[in-house]
Amino acid sequence: MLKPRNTATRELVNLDGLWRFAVDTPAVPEPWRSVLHGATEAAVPSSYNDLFVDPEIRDHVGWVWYQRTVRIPRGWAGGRVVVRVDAATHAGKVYAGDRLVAEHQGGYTPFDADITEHVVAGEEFRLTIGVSNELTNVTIPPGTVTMTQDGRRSQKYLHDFYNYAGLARSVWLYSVPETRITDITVVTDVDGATGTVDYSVETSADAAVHVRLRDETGAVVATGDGADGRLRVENAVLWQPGAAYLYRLEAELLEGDDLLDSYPLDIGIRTVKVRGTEFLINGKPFYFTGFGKHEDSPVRGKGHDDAYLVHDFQLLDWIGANSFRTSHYPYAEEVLEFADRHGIVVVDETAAVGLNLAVTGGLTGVGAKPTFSPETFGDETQAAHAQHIRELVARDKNHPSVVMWCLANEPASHEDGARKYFEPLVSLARSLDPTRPVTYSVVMFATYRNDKIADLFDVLSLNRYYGWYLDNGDLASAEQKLEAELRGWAEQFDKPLIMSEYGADAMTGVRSVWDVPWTEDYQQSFLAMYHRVFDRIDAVTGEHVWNFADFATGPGIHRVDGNRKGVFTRDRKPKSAAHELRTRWKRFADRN
Ligand code: BDP
Repeated sequence: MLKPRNTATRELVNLDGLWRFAVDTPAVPEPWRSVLHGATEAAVPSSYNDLFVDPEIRDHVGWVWYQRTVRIPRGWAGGRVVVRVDAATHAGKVYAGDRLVAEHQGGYTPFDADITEHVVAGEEFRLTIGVSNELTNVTIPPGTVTMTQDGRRSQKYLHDFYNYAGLARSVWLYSVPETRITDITVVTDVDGATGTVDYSVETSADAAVHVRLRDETGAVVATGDGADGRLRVENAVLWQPGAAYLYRLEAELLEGDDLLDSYPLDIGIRTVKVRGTEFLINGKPFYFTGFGKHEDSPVRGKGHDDAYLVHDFQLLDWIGANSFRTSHYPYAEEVLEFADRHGIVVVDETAAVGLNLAVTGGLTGVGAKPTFSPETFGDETQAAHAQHIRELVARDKNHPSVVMWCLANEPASHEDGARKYFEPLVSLARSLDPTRPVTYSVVMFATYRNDKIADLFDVLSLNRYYGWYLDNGDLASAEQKLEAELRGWAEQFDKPLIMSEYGADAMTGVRSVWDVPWTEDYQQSFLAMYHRVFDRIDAVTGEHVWNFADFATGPGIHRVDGNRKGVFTRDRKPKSAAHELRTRWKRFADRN
């Protein structure tokens, strides 16, 4: 799935800005058929929820409608005309005038609507996009819609972040030639001082393919002919964590001397491998320092924002983080491109969060119903999960920053049924991308004793909250239990262990000389305790603190205007713990 770009043969118009916006109502059954009735305006990209003061919009369950008028540029006769929706959370429908031109399920991967037959170059058309925020037991992530006593529909879900919805990423209008490049896949390797780039170009029809690889100065360092091939780069400059280097692969489709299509792709030459308990990037052991993040900011919700993007990466650099996990869904492509350009390592996570009915069962690890069963999460959920993995790999496979796929966050991997559910998904991910390791984030009820799927994965990513959800306020007990558990995993599996979540809520300005939960001091001591333990266990190959910044959640008695486990506040001010991490991770910089 190629990102829309301006090239010598393709044009691109950004459709961001203010769109007409209305919540679906039975009074207007087919709102796309005319100018949206009773519409207000909403910003794109942005989640719509926090834009408005009206709780009926914020808490609406079901479809909302976005609409605007779009003019097709005059010169676009001849090729195909496409609308790209980067994200419609969690389901989208696109109408060109009165016609339904695309439908898509899944809120964090892009989709296209080919509108060629429904528009005329030089003329305007009415573009309407419906977006639904509903989650069910067959969506990824899952949820349930219930009825309140007074007859309102209410969305319940099993994940700990607010169910923001809408057009949170850009919408584009673009043109592509009739005979075109439809996909490019690149796999790189290193052979001594030589970098190899295996490329494969898919096209909509037979035509000659020519590729050219340029270095950062623009000099051509390799060329190739044919839809598949291997390019060799002598004295290749590798893409390294903290030292990004990108080559540009220019793919061209030719008929004789005529250029039919061209598409440039920035790639990094690097290798990723797991060897025993080591995670190797370019053959060197890599230790992950960083965070689980969220796409979350005031007003915009999950709306992509280049200013927050730049600032968040500045803070990652300031604190000495070399990586992050896209908890708990794929992030905007702009984020991955930025990571590619700035040498930040990414663990790319699916939106499969909440496949765990035990979480609703308190700290027992036992839910009222089994998580994986035909009436809870069964074949249809698994099929939606598989489709999501296909779309994620299709979108992100060429990013050098992405070093691993995380197939789920905290599934009930200790329950019967987990293996039957996950085995085919792990095989699928491996067949789609044999080059990257796969992992999942392990919930605290799933231990090295009872977990049923750990052996299927390359890396074990553990989410642990000793000292917070267990032994709250007692760091001495927490330290013993954490160490015992990590040693258990390390003895049982010869695999890298990453602590993919550990963290404590802290309210800025709440202080204590004792171990008092919710203070900044406790958050700091909590992290320091984990670090002591990590440093005693060789198999630990990374630490991702939960969370980079405070973030919005649904209401809950353990949430104070959201989750406060951020090392930065929601407006990105450091808490005391930030300094603890900065001191530690700056020291680590030499290790990688
Ligand atoms: C973990 C979840 C994460 C939560 C975190 C917490 O993976 O999404 O926000 O706990 O409770 O279980 O803070």
